[in-house]
Amino acid sequence: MQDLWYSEKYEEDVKFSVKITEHLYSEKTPFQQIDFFDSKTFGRFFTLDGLMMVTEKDEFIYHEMITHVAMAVNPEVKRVLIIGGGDGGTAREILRYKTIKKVDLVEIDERVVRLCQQYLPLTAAPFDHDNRLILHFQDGLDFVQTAKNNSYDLILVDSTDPIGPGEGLFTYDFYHHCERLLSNVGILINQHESPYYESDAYEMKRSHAKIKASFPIAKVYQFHMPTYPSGHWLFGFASKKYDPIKDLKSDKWESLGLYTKYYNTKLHQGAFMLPTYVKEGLENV
Ligand code: AG3
Repeated sequence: MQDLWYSEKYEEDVKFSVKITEHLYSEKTPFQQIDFFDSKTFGRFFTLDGLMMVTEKDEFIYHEMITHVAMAVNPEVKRVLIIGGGDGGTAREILRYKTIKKVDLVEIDERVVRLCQQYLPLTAAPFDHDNRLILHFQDGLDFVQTAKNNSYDLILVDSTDPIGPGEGLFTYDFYHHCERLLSNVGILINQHESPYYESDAYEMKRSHAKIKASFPIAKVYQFHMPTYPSGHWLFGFASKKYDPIKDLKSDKWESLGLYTKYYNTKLHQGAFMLPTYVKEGLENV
């Protein structure tokens, strides 16, 4: 009888564990360690350097929240840049909008894409059949440094934690270039860590301080992500012009008739209403 468990350490004395039915695949690339597992409760899932990235059971929450919030504020978005997101989930959700003309996806590690195509078709399907999607296997910071001014309406930063290959995506230099690349109605959404455990909250604050200094509008919104540390996770919404609540176009978004399992336009507004300790954490930076 095998008794295999995957665990992610949240604090020195706290961890989250899932019983594994099969450890499907493991590879060390020049960038990171990639693993795929099967489990009864969360289905198939994959980790980078031991950190939980995507499970079949709850990926819809993260991928709906990283995409639809911005699209309901500016349904006119046509040119999208995804930084990271090698599993394809963010691309899948954004490509549901017929009005989107082009998506550049910049992933540092080609192996993440290839292995997700093999093991996680739920998120990786758009890589095979949507020719609006262009893959670039390149470092995200290098890509934004050389891209042209005003070349995107929306940037989605679907990164790992700011340790290892994701680190450059949490810098002033990166946010500065995102601002430069965006049109005058452009929106930046970024993976903003969690307010709860100390090391995550530290990164949340660091990242917010830098975005606030780079964009006139910089807000944070929350969602419930069962398989990430504490289950309480955040995205950043930064923009040059649009306020995520005042400029929400509920009727327009609803008229598109997209079915979403987590996102809706009422939740959109609620997601920006943060608990006091989170607001304080973000203000005192
Ligand atoms: N992006 C990773 C979010 C951070 C997870 N952190 C953690 N488990 N400590 C997920 C990629 C989904 N497309």
